[in-house]
Amino acid sequence: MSERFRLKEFSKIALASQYEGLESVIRIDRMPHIFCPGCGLGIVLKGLAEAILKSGIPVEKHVGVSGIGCTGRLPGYLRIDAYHVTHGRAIPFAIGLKLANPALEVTVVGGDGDIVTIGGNHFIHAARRNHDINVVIVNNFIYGMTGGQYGATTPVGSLTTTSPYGHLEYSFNIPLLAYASGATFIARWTPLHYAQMVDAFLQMFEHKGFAVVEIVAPCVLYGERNQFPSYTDMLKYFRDRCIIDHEADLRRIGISLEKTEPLVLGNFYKARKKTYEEMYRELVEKISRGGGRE
Ligand SMILES: Cc1ncc(C[n+]2csc(CCOP(=O)(O)OP(=O)(O)O)c2C)c(N)n1
Ligand code: SF4
Repeated sequence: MSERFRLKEFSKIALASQYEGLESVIRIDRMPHIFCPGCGLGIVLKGLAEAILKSGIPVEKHVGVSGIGCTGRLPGYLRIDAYHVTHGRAIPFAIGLKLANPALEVTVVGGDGDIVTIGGNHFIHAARRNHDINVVIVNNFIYGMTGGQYGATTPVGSLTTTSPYGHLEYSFNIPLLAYASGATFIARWTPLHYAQMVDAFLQMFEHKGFAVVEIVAPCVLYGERNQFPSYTDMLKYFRDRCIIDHEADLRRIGISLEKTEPLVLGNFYKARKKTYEEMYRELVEKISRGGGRE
């Protein structure tokens, strides 16, 4: 047995033991996963799997959709039907699935680049229409898979491969963007808040309407350039600044690199408003009963 093969087998067993009890929802056979050692995506994977199991919704009704990127690979490790589509286009694909089969629990999992940078227009219009889908955005502040370029969530002043002298643009505040666009469930956690993250996923599954859960999980590529020697240093830095405030004013929870600024987490907003799917079905029924134009 070659050393490389032995290492692969070893990490397969090590990773499998991390996901013990979740074998019915995690594809252990696909381990080792592609995420860098220590990357928060492994914890998000575990949290989502646990929430799927606890949701009470049959596993075969759960569907995952993702675009391209490290985060985009996540649904492929779940033992559910999963679709891996074009970069930035997971939301419109998910909307099509939900309209065709409203009984499905459709969850998009994507990076900040995928969802609010290249896919930003789809995000705001899906929120505006209150489509009944779930969107998990793993915000690592950059394009991880392609080497750490800046995107729409990169904090001003950050060093990235495409802003070596400091990033000049202000970043999106995802919960505020989601709220202003019309989302009806909005939460933000980090992988260090595992129990709260799983609970937010459960609330997201229960919610009828456009649900957004932002997980702040910085990438090693971002950290190294911004003076965090390891991923855990970065998480500790964020943990020390975290405050939980479910009632936070969303206008004040943008993420900055300033050490004095808190990172505000919570289940910020929940509202019941007719979904696009409900209005669509009502209209189809009305027309089929002979109604229609007044
Ligand atoms: C249309 C298109 N543009 C660009 C790319 C190249 N590309 C692949 S992954 C990626 C960035 C992914 O970043 P993000 O969505 O933030 O996910 P992460 O890797 O950070 O989890 C880019 C730009 C692509 N595949 N398709
Ligand atoms: S490049 Fe970043 S986001 Fe991608 S797996 Fe590595 S640490 Fe995670």
